[in-house]
Amino acid sequence: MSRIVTVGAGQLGPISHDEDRESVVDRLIALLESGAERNCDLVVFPELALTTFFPRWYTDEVSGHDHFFETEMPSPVTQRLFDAAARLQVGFCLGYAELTPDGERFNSYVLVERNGSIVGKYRKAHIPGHEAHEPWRPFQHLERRYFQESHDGFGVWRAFGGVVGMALCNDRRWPETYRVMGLQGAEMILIGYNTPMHYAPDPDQNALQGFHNHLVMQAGAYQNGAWVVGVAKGGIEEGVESLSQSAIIAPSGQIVAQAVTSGDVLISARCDLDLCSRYKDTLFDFARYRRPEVYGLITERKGAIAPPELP
Ligand code: CDT
Repeated sequence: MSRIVTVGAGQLGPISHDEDRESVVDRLIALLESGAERNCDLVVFPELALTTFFPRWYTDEVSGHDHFFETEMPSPVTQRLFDAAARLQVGFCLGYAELTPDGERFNSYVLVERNGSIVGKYRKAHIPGHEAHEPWRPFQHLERRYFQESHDGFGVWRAFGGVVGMALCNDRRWPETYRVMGLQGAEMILIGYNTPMHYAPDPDQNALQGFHNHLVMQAGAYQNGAWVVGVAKGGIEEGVESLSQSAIIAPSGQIVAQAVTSGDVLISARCDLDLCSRYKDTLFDFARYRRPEVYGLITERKGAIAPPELP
């Protein structure tokens, strides 16, 4: 069996508040068809790829945005995407807002194989932003109001001839995300994101959004000997500009493909999963070189505690 996975990053441009799911699914299918033309095995879509990024608006009731959530996957509307995958023999990874039968709300990612069957689902672990309305901001980032933190952790799945993991947006900034998957042998990590260019708590970071995006994903790839596929919903959506610059990153940490525009676009790369062992079996031979016995604080302690001040 081939160890080459031809992967596409199906970057999306803005989705307006009023764009319906049918229209978005049409756009996703067009990207999947572009993937088929380039012999992709898999097309990775962004976080919350079916709707506008609704946490930018406050509603008095948490349920005020429930119409942006999916109660089933596939649903009658998204079934067309699953059917297209099976028809084209191209798998996909899709971000969406999930409302469970118990009323829990998760920021989720589903991985679908080339026959249209679901391989696995990931629910976002690191939920950024704030819970309460903060009118001083030019726009809100209320993910912590509308999504729960998942306790499922970072699983990996055997799919596409390798070991595949998933993460969403803010997860990519945390080294633990990649390492937990790396410790399960992840060879390809799929990450969708919506990253506003303006960071209200510290606008000096605005100009660094692109740098930080690639910095963390390139480091995560290299330090775990894995391919990383980072996929944006970018451009100016409802007046808020978000980062594009989707990228496919090799286990060496090098970017092998990058989006240079901010609308709907597919970038692709032939990814040799056997390249992973060049890093996993040498510099990052975990079994030989890691020292978990001196890393205890990583799981024991949440916030940083500095030593007491000197007298
Ligand atoms: N969607 C998402 O997780 N975005 C965050 C923005 C952080 S600023 C509140 C990110 O890390 O890109």
